[in-house]
Amino acid sequence: MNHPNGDSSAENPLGKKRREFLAFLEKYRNSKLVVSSHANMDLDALCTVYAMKSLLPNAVMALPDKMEAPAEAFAEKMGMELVKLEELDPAEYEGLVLLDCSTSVLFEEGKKWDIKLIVDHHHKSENNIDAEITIRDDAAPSAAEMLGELLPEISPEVAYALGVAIISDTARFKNGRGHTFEVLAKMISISGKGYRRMLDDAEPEMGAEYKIAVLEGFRKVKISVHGGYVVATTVVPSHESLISSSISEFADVVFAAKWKNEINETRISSRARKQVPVRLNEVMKELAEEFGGGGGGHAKAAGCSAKARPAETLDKCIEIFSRKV
Ligand SMILES: [Mn+2]
Repeated sequence: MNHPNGDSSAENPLGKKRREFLAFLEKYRNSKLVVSSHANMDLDALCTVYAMKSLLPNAVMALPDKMEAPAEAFAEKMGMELVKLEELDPAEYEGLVLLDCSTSVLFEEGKKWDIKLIVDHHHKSENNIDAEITIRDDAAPSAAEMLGELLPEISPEVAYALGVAIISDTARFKNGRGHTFEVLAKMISISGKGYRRMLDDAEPEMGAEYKIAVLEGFRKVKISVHGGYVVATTVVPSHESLISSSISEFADVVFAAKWKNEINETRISSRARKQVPVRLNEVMKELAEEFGGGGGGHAKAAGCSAKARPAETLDKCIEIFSRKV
């Protein structure tokens, strides 16, 4: 990596991150901490929480709300025990460690907790959560890849979990980089298990409920073309993230909307194929500004909440996208 200030003596960025991570461990290794991640935990969230907990003997792993199906299946298989975050009293803990997340949009409980450490690979958003130490690498395709390098010791179980998360969070290397393979190779070697077994846990066969939800999402798709890109929108009752990523196997851009009645807002999950030049996290950010919600994520996978009905929100998604393309 180049140093923009031209300082050739500057330490390499990984060295600095590792030093910060070790400083955190030095100070808090035996503290009573809570380790948690973003809403609707995926495998990257779950496995980084598990990896972090392996270094903190007095910490508990906490679930912010629910887990995606592959994460739930893996947690059960590995015997990972997570408590519900809402049932924990912040006064009884020294603080919280947050992984794979640094936005209050996906971690609403954030305000209640004293956050000691964040390790995240998402871009810094408007709704950034502050922590005593933040280790961010928005070029890393998964938080698991970051932990694979930061952890001073990695057990075979933790290596296995991090390998599964790397495969899953890169969408089987679609969002990977050369370095991803180096870290994965190391995890495979430490785990003593093969790639094939990791792949089975990273991409488990979906249950019928999920297959039906995805196919229903396809059935309701509205198609339009903007700047030569095929854009699909759909309104679904649940599983918007899975539906969005499934439809993006075909459409260039997808906006899947879900109405959340309890809080009167629409949740958007968006995906783009790699040739699409518009950054979806920027589309989501504008959308959030327009409708008073929070938005962010990655260029090819982003999300947003909006204080408007799904139809109106999706019209705005298209309007912003077509303006930018
Ligand atoms: Mn992640």
